[in-house]
Parts: sequence; C-alpha cells; structure tokens
Amino acid sequence: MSHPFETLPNTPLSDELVDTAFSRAARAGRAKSGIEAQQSMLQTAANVISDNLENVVTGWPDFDTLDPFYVELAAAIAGVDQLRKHLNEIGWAGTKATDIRQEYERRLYNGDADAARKLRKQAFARLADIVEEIDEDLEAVMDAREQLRDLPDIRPDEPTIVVAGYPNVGKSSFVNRLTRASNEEASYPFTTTQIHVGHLERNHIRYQLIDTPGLLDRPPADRNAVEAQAVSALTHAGDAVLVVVDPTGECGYPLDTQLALRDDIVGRFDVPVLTVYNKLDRLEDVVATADGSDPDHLMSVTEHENVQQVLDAAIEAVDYEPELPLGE
Ligand SMILES: Nc1nc2c(ncn2[C@@H]2O[C@H](COP(=O)(O)OP(=O)(O)OP(=O)(O)O)[C@@H](O)[C@H]2O)c(=O)[nH]1
Ligand SMILES: [Mg+2]
Repeated sequence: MSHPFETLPNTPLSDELVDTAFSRAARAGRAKSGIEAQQSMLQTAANVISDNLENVVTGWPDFDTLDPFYVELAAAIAGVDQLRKHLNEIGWAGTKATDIRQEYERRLYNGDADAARKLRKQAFARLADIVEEIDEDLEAVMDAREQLRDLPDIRPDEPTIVVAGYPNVGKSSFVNRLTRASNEEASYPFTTTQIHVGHLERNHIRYQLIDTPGLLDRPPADRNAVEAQAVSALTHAGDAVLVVVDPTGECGYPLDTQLALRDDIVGRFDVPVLTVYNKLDRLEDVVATADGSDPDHLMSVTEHENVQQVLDAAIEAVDYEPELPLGE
C-alpha cells in the first residue's frame, strides 16, 4: 500500500515531448517512402503526443473520490482548482493532436508525395504549437508531482493519533519510545523539519502516530498559508490528538502559551484532544507553575512513567472499530 500520489506518471516538458515525437516520427518515416512515409510520420508524432498527454491526465487520482486528507495536501501544494485546470488543458491538447492527425491524414492522400511532405510539415508545426501552448500547464503538473510523490506515507484510513505541542516538550521522545521498532521519518515538502510517522500494534490493529514538528508546534498566526492547509489536512487524518505540554517551561515556552496552542487545536480538530503534561520527573516545578490548569494525564517519557497509560487513553479516545467482514 502506498499513497495515491506515489505512482503519478512522469510528466514531460513541452520541448522534450515535441523532440521525442518528431524524432520517433523521423525514424518511422525512414522505413517507408512517398506519401506513406509522410503518413507514418504524421501518425507517429501525433500518437506520441496524444498518448503522452493522455497518460499524464489519467495518471492523476480523481479528486472527487479521493480521501479529503489527500485532497487538502494537494491543495496545500498546488491548489486543486489550478491542478484541475492544468490537467484539463493538457487533456485538451491531447485531443487536439488527434484532431490534427485525422484532418491531415485525409488531406495527405489528395496530392503527390511533394504536396504530402508540405502538408505533413504544416501538421508538425501545428502539433508543436499545441504542445507549446500547454508549456506552463505541463510545468505546473510536473512540479506538483515532484512534491506530492514524496509525501510521507500517512494513511488517513488507519486509526491515527496526532502528537502536537511546542518544540522541546518531548513529542519525539514519546513517539520514539512507543514505536521504536518501526519509526519512519519523512518530510512534508512544505515544512522545514522532518515529520515522524510511527506505527504500533494493539489487539491486532495497527495505529499510526504522527509527530508534527513544523506544523502543530506553534500558534496558528505563525503558520503560513501552506502550513495552515497542511494542518487542515491533518484534521482529516487524526482520530485523536495528544497535546504534549511541558509545564516546567524548560522547553522555552510558558505554560499559558502552550495551553493556548492546545485551545486552538481543540477548536480545530473534531476529535478528542488529550492534554498531557510531560516531564513529571520535574514534578516540583510542575506544582509551582501549573496552578489552576488540569491536564488529562501526567507522564515522564524519560523516566518511563505513565507512558503506556497515556497511550492506552489515546487508543481509547480513538475508539477504532475494525470493519468486520460481513456474513460469516
Ligand atoms: N526531564 C525530562 N526531560 C524530558 C522528558 N521527555 C523528554 N525530555 C527531554 O526534552 C528534550 C526535548 O525532547 P524531544 O522529544 O526532542 O522534544 P520534541 O517535542 O520532539 O521537540 P521538537 O522536535 O524540537 O519539536 C530532550 O532533551 C528530552 O530528553 C521527560 O519526561 N523528562
Ligand atoms: Mg521532535
């Protein structure tokens, strides 16, 4: 299994495509002579162009049926409407190449070999024009493909716990402790830091833990448009959120700042959000600072205190019901 953008087809640039089409056409023409040679060149060039362009278009998943998590990620990178528009233009050019082939195929037989050669050249010029016209569309689709192909392998259909919180609070320590055996690192193209995706199994169900540095580790006002869109995508993937808080403030952020982030996350996600105070081993400081606020859980990742219980609570919050096969 992989994400739907991993197998996006190679997208040629317009110059490459025209070069390929015409050089294959030249080869095809050499095998024949007279009008037939011209006919063969025309067919080859037009088919190379229309086949390639059609492949580009059909290789993209249908945004109307795609999981919203992926739709939003595509939106973060390229804009779904723009992508659709580019793909439409490319599809149009493919059809147009076929039209040109059909038009000139008929006309080529109406004269001598010399006239056929002139017509074929005219057809080539029109084919080249058509492909040049979608130069920017091909480039945009190629860029989007490059970025989407390397997305971390997050599976929105798997039960997912999103781990959020300010830098240095212990998010990675937590995820690494629980998923050490199968931890993967991958980067979103639009974050400067690496996203960690870990997996663990409980009662034969695979859970996904996502550590979100660069996204859910700062106030919403500090996120640029693309990051905000990515956070929005994460809201579709997450089934529960753990907000890790360092009540000692040793992470460099005061408690109320961290709790403000938590409040934003509560408002943004439609799933249970658990507030977990980490660094319980520094409890005296906690008591001194954490007046009035009450976390759902306390833990110390480094001292192995309460970590499993926090995981249990998160799994309970996810409340995942595996789909049982119907019938017997
Ligand atoms: N005393 C104490 N230190 C901890 C605990 N958990 C994590 N730390 C330390 O806190 C520091 C930050 O931990 P990380 O897991 O890297 O924090 P993070 O939230 O992933 O930070 P970023 O990746 O920068 O966002 C490290 O030095 C950890 O060893 C804990 O329970 N007690
Ligand atoms: Mg980290």
